[in-house]
Amino acid sequence: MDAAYRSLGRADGIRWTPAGVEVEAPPARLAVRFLAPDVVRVEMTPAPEVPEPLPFARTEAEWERPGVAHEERGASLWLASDAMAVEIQSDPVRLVFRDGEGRLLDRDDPESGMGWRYGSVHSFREARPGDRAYGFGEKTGPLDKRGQRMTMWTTDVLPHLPTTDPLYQAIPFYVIWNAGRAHGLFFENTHRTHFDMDREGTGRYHVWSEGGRLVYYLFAGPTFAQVLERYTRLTGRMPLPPRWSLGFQQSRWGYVPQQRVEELARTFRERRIPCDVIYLDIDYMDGYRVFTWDPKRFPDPSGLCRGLKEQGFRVVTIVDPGVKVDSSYPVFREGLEAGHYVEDPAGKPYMGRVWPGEVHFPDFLQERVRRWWGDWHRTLLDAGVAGIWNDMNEPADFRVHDEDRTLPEGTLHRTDEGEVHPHREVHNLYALLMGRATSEALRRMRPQERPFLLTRSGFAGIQRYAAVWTGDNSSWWEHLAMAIPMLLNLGLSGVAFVGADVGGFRDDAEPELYARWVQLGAFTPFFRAHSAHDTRAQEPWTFGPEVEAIARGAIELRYRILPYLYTLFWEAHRTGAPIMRPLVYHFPDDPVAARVQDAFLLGPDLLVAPVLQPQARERMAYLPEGEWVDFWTGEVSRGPAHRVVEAPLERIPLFVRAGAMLPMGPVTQHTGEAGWQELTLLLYPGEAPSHWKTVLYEDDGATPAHEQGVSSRRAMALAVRERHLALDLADPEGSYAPARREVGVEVPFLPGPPRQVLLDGRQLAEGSGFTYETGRGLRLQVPQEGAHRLEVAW
Ligand code: MIG
Repeated sequence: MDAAYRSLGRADGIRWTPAGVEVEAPPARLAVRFLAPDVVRVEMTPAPEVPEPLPFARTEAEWERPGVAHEERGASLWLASDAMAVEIQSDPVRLVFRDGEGRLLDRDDPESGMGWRYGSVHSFREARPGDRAYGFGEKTGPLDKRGQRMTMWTTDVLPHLPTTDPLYQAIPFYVIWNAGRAHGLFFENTHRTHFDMDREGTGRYHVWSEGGRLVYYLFAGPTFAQVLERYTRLTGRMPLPPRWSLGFQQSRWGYVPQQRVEELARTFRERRIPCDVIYLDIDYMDGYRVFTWDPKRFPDPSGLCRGLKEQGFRVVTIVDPGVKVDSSYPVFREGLEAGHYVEDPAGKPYMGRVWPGEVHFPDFLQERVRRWWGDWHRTLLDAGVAGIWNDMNEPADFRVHDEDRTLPEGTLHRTDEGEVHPHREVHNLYALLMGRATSEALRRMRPQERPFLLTRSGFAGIQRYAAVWTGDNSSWWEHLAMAIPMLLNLGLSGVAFVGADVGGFRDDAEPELYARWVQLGAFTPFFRAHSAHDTRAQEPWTFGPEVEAIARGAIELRYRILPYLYTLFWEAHRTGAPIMRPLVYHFPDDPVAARVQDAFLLGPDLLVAPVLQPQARERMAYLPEGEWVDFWTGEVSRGPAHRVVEAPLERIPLFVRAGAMLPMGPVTQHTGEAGWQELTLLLYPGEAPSHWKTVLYEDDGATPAHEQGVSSRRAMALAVRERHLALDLADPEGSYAPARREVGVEVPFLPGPPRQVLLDGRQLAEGSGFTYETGRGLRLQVPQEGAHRLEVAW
């Protein structure tokens, strides 16, 4: 740093506070405080007049009050809980964090520490050998961001190259993994914020924001799950989405007119390709005026939505923030009269340019504007629209031709109290606030339905309001591969409901690429195919019969795993755990797992190793410690090991953790069809002794009743020893009763014919009690109600 940089100097007075301390180091002040035993908040104010961060990323989280001891020891102050200790060295002021056992977690760079330079605030931190850095929201490039430099500034950008940065999301949060342990840091600053993760290899990280105070939270870990649990306690968690939003979704820029949409829906059903949602992109609107319908292309929106719903489809419509300047357009007029728009420095509504031509941008910083905007969704909901898709919400502005393509930084926002904030401070929050307006409105207008919102842009906390897709990728093999680290890092940034456009948005997908993409997409939390207006058609049947059959198979498999997937959504909702996880998440002590970015875990039990190269018919897959059962062949492999796996075009390499019980549903054409009356537990005993536990979560999939406990949680355990397995199904807990009398149990790869099958101690007979066929394994039914024990010997 140059001479203008000033780091914190000598402590010149301290004050102990509840669970923390305040240190004067004129002109600066430092406050360190434990929020929980494993969460510390640090705030450095370069000068008294520098304002606090805008608070919208955070929730009103409740923390368990930590017991914190404090003392002065030599030239240092110490604060300690039973999980973490902070040493505050006093001359110059530098922080050192240790875990409960005294191991170093994280520390200031001794030389530069924390400081400021003109209006910016800086944190220099020690980068340790062996550190890997994950998270950072939505970034291209490798999974491990050590050595990268990244900026947080929501931006509409294309194409996505390995060096393209920033993208649409700004999530100033990361997780450091080192020697099996993880800890996290969240920098609460809405200004443009930069992360230099030791790019020069000099052993230090540098995080700086172009305004505001330096505020960060350190989460001690030591597991990824604990870091995410804490980070999402602070920034909130995903509400459970409606079950239909876990189905396959079809989109394209340009599904017009209405008859074409109806025909699309019919084609899915005729061809027996499951699908739940059809998206309408910007052309459904009348001249790109938000909250309108093009009367010629969509003469009967209600009829459209109703007709589709009868066939089990939901409609999701795009909503962009720019309001067309047009005095005959009520949305525009209302906004203008009420003063709802972002203003230029002269106090006039700022004029930007997006799809509708000249536009004003609603100022979502204000609650009254959020409400007004939210209420306008009535026009869409009344027509029967089921969910909303927010785009261009960085916000994108074509009028500005610099690389940011957004509002000038000096454009003005206001709070409800009339306080003025420049765009440079609010920019990163724009989509978060728009998402809040939308999701709150959906709840308000349809209290008995769970809202669904998809967003392109967002900030830390966006998971509270929306699912995230990764924007304008291209139909390139490179982007198929990139989707994995991108989605994994989003998941490690608190955003579990994520996906990339299947098939690629820009450019033409070739049949083989589409086949591999739909196979991968079936295992991503958000599963939507989308393409731009000027590409070749990308519906599953446009690639010829072979690829159509492959796509059908992949999508059918998606529908079969929904009970497993839905339970993972529930876990994400409760704990903030990602749904799609890097191998290191479950195998933290495995340094090979820590660098795998061409495969991932879907929950704890499925390892997905997609084919990412053209013409490949096999690939190398890394299997971490334990036994892994090939989903297709039943072959058991023992990790840690690299394996070459067969991958004919119709098959995605897929492994089940030995000992797992996978709850599977039937193939249905949409999620509303079956309600999972049919549920089958697939057991994968493997070869070695094992013991594994899991929970199956179910509810009505549609309403917020689960918040009142109307759900069913069923614990199950599988114990395997030599030629014997025992499955214990607990009595389901909770007041939701799934509509079924029996649960299927299958052991698809039982190594030999069963010698004995006991249900609750009673012997079952082949034929009447169970069936067994080589190649299909053992099958039987057990009652849904009550606790049951199944034992099989072979
Ligand atoms: O400037 O609405 O990322 O999914 O199809 C392009 C048209 C605007 C960008 C979105 C894309 C969408 C497209 N939009």
